[in-house]
Amino acid sequence: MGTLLESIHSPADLKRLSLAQMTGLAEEIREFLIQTLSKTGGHLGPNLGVVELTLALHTVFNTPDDKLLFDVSHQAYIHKMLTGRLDRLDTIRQPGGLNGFMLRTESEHDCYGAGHAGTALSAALGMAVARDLVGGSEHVIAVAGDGAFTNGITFEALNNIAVQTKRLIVVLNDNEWSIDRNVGAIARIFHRIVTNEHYKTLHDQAHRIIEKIGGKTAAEVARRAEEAAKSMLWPSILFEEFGLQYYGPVDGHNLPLLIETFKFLKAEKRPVLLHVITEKGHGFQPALDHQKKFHGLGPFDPETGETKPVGEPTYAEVFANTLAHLADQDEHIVAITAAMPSGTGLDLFRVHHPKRTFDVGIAEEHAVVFAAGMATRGYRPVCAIYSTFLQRAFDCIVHDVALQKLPVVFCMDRAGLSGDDGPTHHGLFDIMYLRGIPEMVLMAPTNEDELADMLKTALQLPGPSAIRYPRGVVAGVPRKSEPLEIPVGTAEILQDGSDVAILGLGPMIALATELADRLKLDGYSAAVINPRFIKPLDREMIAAYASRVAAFVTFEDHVKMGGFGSAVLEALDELGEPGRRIPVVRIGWPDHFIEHGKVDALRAKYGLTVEAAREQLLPLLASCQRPTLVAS
Ligand SMILES: Cc1ncc(C[n+]2csc(CCOP(=O)(O)OP(=O)(O)O)c2C)c(N)n1
Repeated sequence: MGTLLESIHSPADLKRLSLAQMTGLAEEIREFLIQTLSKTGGHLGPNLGVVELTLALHTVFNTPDDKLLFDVSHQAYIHKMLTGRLDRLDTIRQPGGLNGFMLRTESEHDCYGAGHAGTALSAALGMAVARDLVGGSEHVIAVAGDGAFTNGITFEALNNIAVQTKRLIVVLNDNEWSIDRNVGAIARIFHRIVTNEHYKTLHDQAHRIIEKIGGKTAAEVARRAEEAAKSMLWPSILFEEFGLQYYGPVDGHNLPLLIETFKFLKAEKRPVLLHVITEKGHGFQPALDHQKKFHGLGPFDPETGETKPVGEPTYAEVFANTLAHLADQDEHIVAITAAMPSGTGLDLFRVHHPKRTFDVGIAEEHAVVFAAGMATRGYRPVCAIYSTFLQRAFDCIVHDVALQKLPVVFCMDRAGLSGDDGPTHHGLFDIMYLRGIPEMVLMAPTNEDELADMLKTALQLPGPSAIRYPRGVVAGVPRKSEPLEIPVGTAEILQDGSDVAILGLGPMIALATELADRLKLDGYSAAVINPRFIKPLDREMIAAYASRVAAFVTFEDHVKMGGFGSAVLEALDELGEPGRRIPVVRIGWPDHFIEHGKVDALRAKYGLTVEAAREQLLPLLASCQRPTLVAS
């Protein structure tokens, strides 16, 4: 670690540095980031892009009094380094270590937590209005990427800002990338500005002026940038019509220019938007050459940027290849992603069916309603959206898809604990929010072959359906050459048994099998069941086992409350006579937010294990009388 960086324990230390020292510090930060993240993994590209921007912000503003927000906040590593967390950066995303995003509980400098896109402007406006109400003087600054400007909430905030406050600074960090290349009209407009000759001239001028005279004149440059931008028409049309004074675009790697510009903007008595042009991965060639990969990745070689090959395919890949295959046979199948073509695998689908692939930007609600619209015209839309991000679109699923009885398929990748990303990204609520929707068919495959069958099944249904499957590599089972339809609402009995019925949802089937083996040693006969459908639940199967076994066990990678085990309880309740209920040991996540960490360790900590299930079950089996429930 370089000596300058070691001397920074808080933003106050940064403020003592000369400009030349700060430029050296930027280099040290980059080197430190590359070396550290090469071991831990993380969002390298976005953070390399905001080194100068974050240094300038912490030089001019005073957190925690001033409120600094980052949209998504995957690009807040430098902020963490400058606010007393440098010595723990090597723990980022590691069990017990720093979170990969801003977290209100992690530091007083993290005034707002995030992980999902599009929230920074709204939250910042809330803080600015709260300040105005009590007559406070602090500054509120929201940093949001160009990707965030494809999001509806960002525009809902823009629609409100000027009406609600006179003092708010929005920084548009424009690097032309979301995770993949940014899409849509907004991206095209930003691109036009960046490639405009005026900007290039100003950029060169700024460099010359800063070099010759020093910082003060930069304010003048910022003013001239504003004029130039006006001549490009668009910013004055858009941001200024929204009531924000537009400044920029400015070079986001020119530290003195940024510092001077922020000093100037600090004195503004109206909401402003500073358009900053940055390069994702700045200073590290492998990240510049592979923008997508370096958005976020695991450990890599700090010299070459190489990562270890994964081996088995992922669920996302199997999903996308199966969908491409099914789309070969049915021209009505279309695929929709909300800014996640590589994460969901749809970039593989796009190779086969470019005209039937739609990336709508970070716009989950729009993605779902857009799918509904296509479905009304006879298409079979498949929305590939991570479980955690589909939360955004709940009402659209209810109001626009289910209520209208439209056959949209939701493919929810990253269903279950996401691990390193933590609570903002765990997909632990989708059963709870989809189960209660009338018309919905909800499935979870135990392996990749079943995922293909479920996709085929979903695409034959007359109404909405959803499939939840986990992050990462597949189970590695043999695959059929053609997927087969599964009769809706039927479970699969993998092993019969007479003492206990163990239901393992999705990949949790492995724990169900293990528990059955363990119970055999204890002298009990256990049935192992792959439920396949969370909704409709196989009630015949439940009723049959309810009349024979002493207890049920359910395993799910989901919160217990409102989850699969709850569905089994409800079914038993509806089947049984009051007061003669059969015990159900529900194994799932408890009723609080689960921190980031390794999946196995967190499962052990929170009792999602065979041993925990067995401990709860054995006393029940020992004391239970066999029930005599019959289906009503
Ligand atoms: C609601 C939501 N959908 C999708 C994502 C996944 N995601 C994380 S970062 C990102 C791209 C953000 O792009 P931008 O705001 O331009 O930031 P950059 O990484 O380019 O700095 C996306 C799509 C998310 N975090 N939240």
